[in-house]
Amino acid sequence: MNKILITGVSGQDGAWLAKKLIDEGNEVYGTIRRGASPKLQRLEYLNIIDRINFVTCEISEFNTVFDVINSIKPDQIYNMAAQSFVAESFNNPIMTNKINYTGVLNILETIRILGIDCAVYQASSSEMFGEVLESPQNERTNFNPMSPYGVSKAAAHYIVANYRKAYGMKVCSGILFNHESELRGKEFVTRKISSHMAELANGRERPIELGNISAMRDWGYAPEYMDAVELILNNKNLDDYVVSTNTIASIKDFFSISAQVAGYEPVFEGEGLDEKCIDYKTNKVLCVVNKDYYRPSSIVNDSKGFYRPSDVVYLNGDNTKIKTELGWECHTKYDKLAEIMTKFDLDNYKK
Ligand code: GDR
Repeated sequence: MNKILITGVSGQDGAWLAKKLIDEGNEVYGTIRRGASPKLQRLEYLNIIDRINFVTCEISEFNTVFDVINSIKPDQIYNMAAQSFVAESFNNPIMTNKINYTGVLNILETIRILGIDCAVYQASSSEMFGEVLESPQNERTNFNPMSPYGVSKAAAHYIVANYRKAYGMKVCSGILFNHESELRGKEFVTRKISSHMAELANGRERPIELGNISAMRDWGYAPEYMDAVELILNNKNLDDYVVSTNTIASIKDFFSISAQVAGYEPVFEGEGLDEKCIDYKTNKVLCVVNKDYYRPSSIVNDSKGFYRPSDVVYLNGDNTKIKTELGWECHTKYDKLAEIMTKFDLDNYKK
């Protein structure tokens, strides 16, 4: 049995990971933020609230991080605490950097100063690849981030690698591509689609408003990605790994499957800001484009009505290394994922 600290335990990843580690018999500690009333609904859903030792910690403040780690002296830390909403990082870049970069540096410094034997996993992100320099992206692909979020995650990734080399510390990163589930926040596009689709199927008239629906992502299933995360940290030779499905789809593809699961026959028509999706059978408008959901744009509106956002438009991971070295397999690709999430939200709506 290991003593394990998960920062950001109440988020999607923290919750799935905590469930897995608890079920395996580990003693799990989870950080929650000071002051803010903790959002524990995911832990409640997974039925693990009573099995987590909660500790208050402000990841961006060195003193609280130091006190927490010093009092627990964990064998392992999974750093899942993050300002994880890319769009929000344009509004709050300083806060994003404090949580995403200074946060992990606080953990690394604490372990270095205390000199304890503690392995650390850092949640790195495919957003670091940004405007991609090669495809598919693997562990050797250079970063080219396109958002304050991507920059903060790249900085965190580099400092983790630096502490591994400079001090021989047991630290590693998983570069996770988008991963979703029924526990995903509704601000992210997949859950926004599945939850609003359930409302449409139950009488909502107003179509779903989305931003850049042509963006492509490599979407996997969060619980399977937590299997990968555990393998990465428990590997003898700590290293960095890409975790992805090797399959890409557009927001429109995800939307179409979700709409079909909800009983519609979706057809996209129009271009740019005028593009929309209608149900072939009833002509009901299911989705329209709203420029407010685009990420910040350098060219606001070109002659054809297209937006050119500072958005990552194409991410496609190469998971060869984790498959061959650690034996990880992904089973759920975007189509199955859209089905799982939409069925969950349809059931939820009825309840
Ligand atoms: P992402 O996830 O930025 O990839 O980061 P998100 O679901 O927010 O966006 C994916 C793509 O969809 C486009 N999009 C919209 N996005 C949102 N949120 N809302 C909309 O209405 C909408 N319409 C179109 C976006 O422009 C984007 O191209 C996620 C987060 O989990 C990060 O924390 C993580 O590091 C990366 O995935 C890997």
